[in-house]
Amino acid sequence: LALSTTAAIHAAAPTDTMMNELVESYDWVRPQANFVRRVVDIPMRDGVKLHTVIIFRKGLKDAPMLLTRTPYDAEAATSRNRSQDIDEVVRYSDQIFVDNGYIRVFQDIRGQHGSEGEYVMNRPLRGALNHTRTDHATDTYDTIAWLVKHVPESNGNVGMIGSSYEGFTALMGTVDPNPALKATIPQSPMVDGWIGDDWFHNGAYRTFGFDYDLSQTVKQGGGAVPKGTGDEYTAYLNAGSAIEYAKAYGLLKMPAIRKVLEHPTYDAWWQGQAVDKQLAKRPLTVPMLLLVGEWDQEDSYGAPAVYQALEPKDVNNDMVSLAIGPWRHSGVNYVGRSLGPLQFAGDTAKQFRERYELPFLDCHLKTQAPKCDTPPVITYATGADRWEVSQKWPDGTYTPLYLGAKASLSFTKPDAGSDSYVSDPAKPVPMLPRPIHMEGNEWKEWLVHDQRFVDGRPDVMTYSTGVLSKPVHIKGAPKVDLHASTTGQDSDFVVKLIDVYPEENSANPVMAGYELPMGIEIFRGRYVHGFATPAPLEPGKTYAFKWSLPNVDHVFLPGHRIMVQVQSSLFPLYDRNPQSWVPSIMDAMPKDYVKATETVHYGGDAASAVWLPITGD
Ligand code: PG9
Repeated sequence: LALSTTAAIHAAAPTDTMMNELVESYDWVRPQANFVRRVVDIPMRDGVKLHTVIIFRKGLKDAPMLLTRTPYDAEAATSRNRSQDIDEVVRYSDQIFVDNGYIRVFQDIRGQHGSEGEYVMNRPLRGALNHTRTDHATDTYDTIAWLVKHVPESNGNVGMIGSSYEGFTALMGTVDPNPALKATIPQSPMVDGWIGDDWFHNGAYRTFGFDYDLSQTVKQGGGAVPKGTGDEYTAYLNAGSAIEYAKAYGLLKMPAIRKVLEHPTYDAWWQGQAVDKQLAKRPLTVPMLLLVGEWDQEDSYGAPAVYQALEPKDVNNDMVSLAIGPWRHSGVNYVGRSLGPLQFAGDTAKQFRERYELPFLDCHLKTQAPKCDTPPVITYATGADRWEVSQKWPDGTYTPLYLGAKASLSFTKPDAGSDSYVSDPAKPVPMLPRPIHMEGNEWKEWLVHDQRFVDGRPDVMTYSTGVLSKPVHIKGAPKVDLHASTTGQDSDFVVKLIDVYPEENSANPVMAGYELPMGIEIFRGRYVHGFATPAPLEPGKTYAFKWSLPNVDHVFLPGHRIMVQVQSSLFPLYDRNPQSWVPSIMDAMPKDYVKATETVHYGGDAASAVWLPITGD
């Protein structure tokens, strides 16, 4: 009997296509589920339908809706496990919302996963860069209009939340917003892909974009670059240049990659899609809680930039708030007890969701809403391990910490002098000890990696204070003012601000002498006269290169030292600067990559310094 039953099953076995259809249509939500899950395709003004999942606890009434517009699969975001318990089904970070009376809505953006239409990476607003009738602002508007009409359990109020790409869409929803949009939480939003978010930083190209872009071509079957398990340092070096690497892996077929490589300069294409610039032109009508991780390896620039752009419009200091937590990119949505070897005071991500995100949404969206009291600035002071609030940001007085002779770093201006090193594009300074893989935890935690692995290299200049006798507390983005010259015609400069832990630590030996980066940032020398006007550097001439490190709230504790490292490459995350003049580094040939001697000047008229936003607290 058993055999014949098996035979019967085989005889009726569906084909692969039938199987897919069956799986698609199998309703895994059973009657005993403690939630309702509705799947709808919402029509936009041009007829394109966007795939949307609405999920909430059974029995909800008069409830606010919390929307995320995502390129990362709305179905997956609402079926983490195929459980009948909503806390298991939604993303981990959404438990707090579904447990506190929210209707959670996820929508696939155009061209991604279940949605119709064409996918455009960071689709710009309608206008010079987008000639269609739609953009993320109109799609959000239309979606909210539909939701308010068709979700009877809702109270008609909508909030948005999301990190990174989803933070970008949470911001775009505030452009000419639907009046039902009452609040938004853009977490590490991608705002300006050239100045400091995913694709470039201050003009230096970030190769991380290759894997990311490919992963976004889901409908074309994209995934990660098929580069195997070897050292990415070797792979990129052997390729010769970023563009040769892209060619070798067939990446130039990807429109998003081609576009980015075609625009190496901060031209109208980049400027026109910078979200902070777009928002600055419009009235501020939607309350916003922006946030970013202190060690955000992807989008450290966006949230503080939007905060700065909108603050002048926030006359009562109650519409826009900025938060900085001790997290990696999107770390706020996971468990925030640690990052690499760093341990914090409890689960800082959970604390933030409970103390700030939920109350912020409740007061703007709930029917009988409590009064809003979200502080203007909420930061976690790393080093001291405590949450702090501020009325403004930055919240310190900029004070120069000068580079000087004999590897010194001091609040007193030193005598004039200089240090030189040879930057050899054939031996770029690695971002991490090799072998390097820019994925998984290695990528997520690379910004907190101990910098001792490079501080003895002859092409890494290291400057340090003595042991601190009292704390130095900084709140803001440290500013680099580097006076440097090169024998080449172009050069990158990388500055790292580092907290050096005491040499002895028997309680936690991993941290003994640890060189913890509190900010690593690059500047491509050709942009010294302006991001839109690259020009060759004059060999031997001293220039003042100025840029900012990421925003932090950090206390350098007594017993620690403050260190600054200067180098001219950070490989393979940043493509190498050939150091000879080529109009576009994307077209550099092997012969263009030449050694150069870089000179860091200090004291006198060329007093290199990192300006720290020091607070008296
Ligand atoms: N940092 C990613 C990204 C955002 C927007 C555009 C491109 C990449 C992300 O994590 O979503």
